[in-house]
Amino acid sequence: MKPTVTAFAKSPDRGRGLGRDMPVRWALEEVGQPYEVRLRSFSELQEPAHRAIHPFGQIPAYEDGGLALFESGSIVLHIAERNAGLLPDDANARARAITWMFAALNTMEPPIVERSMATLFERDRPWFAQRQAMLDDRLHGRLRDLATRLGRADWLDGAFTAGDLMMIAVMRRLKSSGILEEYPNLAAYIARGEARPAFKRAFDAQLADFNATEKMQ
Ligand code: GTB
Repeated sequence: MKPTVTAFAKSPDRGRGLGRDMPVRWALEEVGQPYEVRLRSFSELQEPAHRAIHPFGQIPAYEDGGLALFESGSIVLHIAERNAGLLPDDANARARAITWMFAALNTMEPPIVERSMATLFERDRPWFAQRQAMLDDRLHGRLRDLATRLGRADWLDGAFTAGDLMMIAVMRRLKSSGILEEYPNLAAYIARGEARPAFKRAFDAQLADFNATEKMQ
């Protein structure tokens, strides 16, 4: 039986692949695992049937046989651990790849999300400019460090791993901000990830889901 990924019926990003179902779809494509998608409206996410598999009423959720998971990082790690292709065989290299997954979600994502939330929801507040300067500083610090570590390498630690997949998925949220122009090696890193055939298949699938829902309304 194929695993099922739960995603937005109508993603607020209008098919730009910024929802957290995207890294899950991408991981499944990288390992060659076919999957089903269950599309949910925002109100369906609050229903008991969805809450039973996702306690926070969000996407993505993942079901495979008797196993139900939530949290994109945990789902990608599960896929990477059970299939070849996303984690190195060498135990130390594997631990480093998992470390980069945590770095993507715990160190890079918070300042990225906090800045984009402030831009979306706090723009009209009197203290917005001051807060944004602080959020910008924090984000640029992280981006500088990541750019320094990546240097001229293609991927963060040798071959492409789930660590790169998660890092690129998180960093894509900055694409429309213009910020990445200041970090050409990070922009090239994201472009390399997006050029992978598995990324393209995942991206096209979520865009097709969005377009199909749009057409129905
Ligand atoms: N930590 C969780 C994970 O990684 O799985 C976070 C999951 C999460 O934030 N899910 C969001 C959600 O379900 C969608 S992806 N929100 C609905 C709700 O909370 O009711 C976050 C997201 C949403 C929209 C955009 N966008 O429009 O650009 C980008 C990212």
